[in-house]
Amino acid sequence: MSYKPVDYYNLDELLTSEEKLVRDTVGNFVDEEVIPIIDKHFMAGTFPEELVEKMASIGVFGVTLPQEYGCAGMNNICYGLAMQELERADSAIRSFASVQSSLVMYPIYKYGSEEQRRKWLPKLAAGTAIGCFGLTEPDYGSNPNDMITNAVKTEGGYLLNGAKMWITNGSVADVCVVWAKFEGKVRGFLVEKGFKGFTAPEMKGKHSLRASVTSELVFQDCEIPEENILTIEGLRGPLSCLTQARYGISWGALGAAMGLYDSSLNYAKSRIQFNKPIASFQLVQQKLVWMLSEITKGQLLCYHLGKMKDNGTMTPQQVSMAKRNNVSIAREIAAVARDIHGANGILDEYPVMRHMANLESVYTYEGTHDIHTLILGADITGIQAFS
Ligand code: TGC
Ligand code: FAD
Repeated sequence: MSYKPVDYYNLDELLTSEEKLVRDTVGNFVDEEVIPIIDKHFMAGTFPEELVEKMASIGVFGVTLPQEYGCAGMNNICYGLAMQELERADSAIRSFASVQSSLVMYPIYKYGSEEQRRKWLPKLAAGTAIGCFGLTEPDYGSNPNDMITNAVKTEGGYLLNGAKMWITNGSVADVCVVWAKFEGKVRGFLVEKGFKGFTAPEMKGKHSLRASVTSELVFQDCEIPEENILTIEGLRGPLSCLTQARYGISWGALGAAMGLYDSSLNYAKSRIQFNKPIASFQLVQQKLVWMLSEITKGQLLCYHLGKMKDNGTMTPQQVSMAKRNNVSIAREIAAVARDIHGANGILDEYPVMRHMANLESVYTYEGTHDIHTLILGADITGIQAFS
């Protein structure tokens, strides 16, 4: 059966046939292959590895990067719609694609040598190699500029020491984009699986993003060859990658919100109390209307953001507004959806608590909600309030 998106404002009218095709292809894949298995993985705390090559086959890794590297070469609306559909199933699946595409393929494409591009991009696009992005450290989350992981020059390359924490895909990655201080400046290094002095223990005990692998990255005199350094210098290197990923998360959060809204609407129409469907009560209708209104506003925000990204006028601060708004409304929608589902809302039969728990991570990663508030506050007042 073909998937019907939440589309109260006929956004379909604005989409090209290619954009609709991407949304429907990823949407159908999600309905047929991801939703039926995701709860089992969430409960077990495992990532569904079997989906990686299938995701690659529908082009969700490096959506906007050039075809000459095995990527789809499509526009940013296509990228956004793909992230929306993946997160309609589970934030972990969108996270996997965000990290692979925006945080690994993007910096290799943008700041890597031609040799690095040819070595990694086709494999990452095909899902035969997995990547991760190491910026956060145990003591430096919102303030990555103070990181202590550092590199020193050796005869044939660099020696890396330090540790990263909370790294999505860390222990399953073939290549890690690791940010470290070198001669006082933030630099990016490609650390490959099996490099001497590198280990990546998986972090356990998460109540959120349980279907995602999260790891530490530990470097003890880790030897990096000369050619594995990226060209970019300074914090703008990793932050420019975050702009790409935050853009995708803005769309993705709407996907989670749509999953929650769909489940709530269906439940409200079928659940009978006081001899009527609960959807017939004004208070329940008000909740559904609020959910749909917030989703629709978020869709319009994303659509125009995507247009600006495609024509090169989008600012990182505009991305902050979309990430901040859409994740926050998705998180609030999760709480209202749980309420509408009554006691059933806590069961794994419905996607509600899974999305609710996942959105707690999404609210914090890629810049916390409050960090995005401060980014926007600095932009509109001209006064930085970070410290
Ligand atoms: P600040 O002085 O503001 O900026 C330093 C340089 O960077 C430039 N810049 C950006 N460039 C591109 N995109 C952006 N979003 C940028 N933001 C800033 C800026 O122009 C400047 O350039 P230049 O050339 O003048 O040097 O830096 P700051 O140290 O004051 O920090 C600002 C702050 C707090 C906003 C920043 O550190 C920040 O965003 N912190 C949040 C950290 C964060 O988001 N970490 C995410 C880790 S990765 C992750 O969570 C992955 S989850 C993956 C998943 O599973 O989906
Ligand atoms: P902190 O920075 O300690 O913040 C704690 C609280 O203090 C927050 O409410 C924050 O808003 C507030 N705060 C901090 N500074 C200020 C301020 N100046 N003013 C006001 N309030 C402030 N990182 C990676 O590098 N790669 C990954 O792949 C990755 N994947 C992740 C996956 C998961 C599941 C999670 C949960 C995190 C992941 N992260 C990753 C880390 C994530 O980016 C950080 O958790 C995030 O940047 C926040 O850092 P922190 O947790 O250290 O919180």
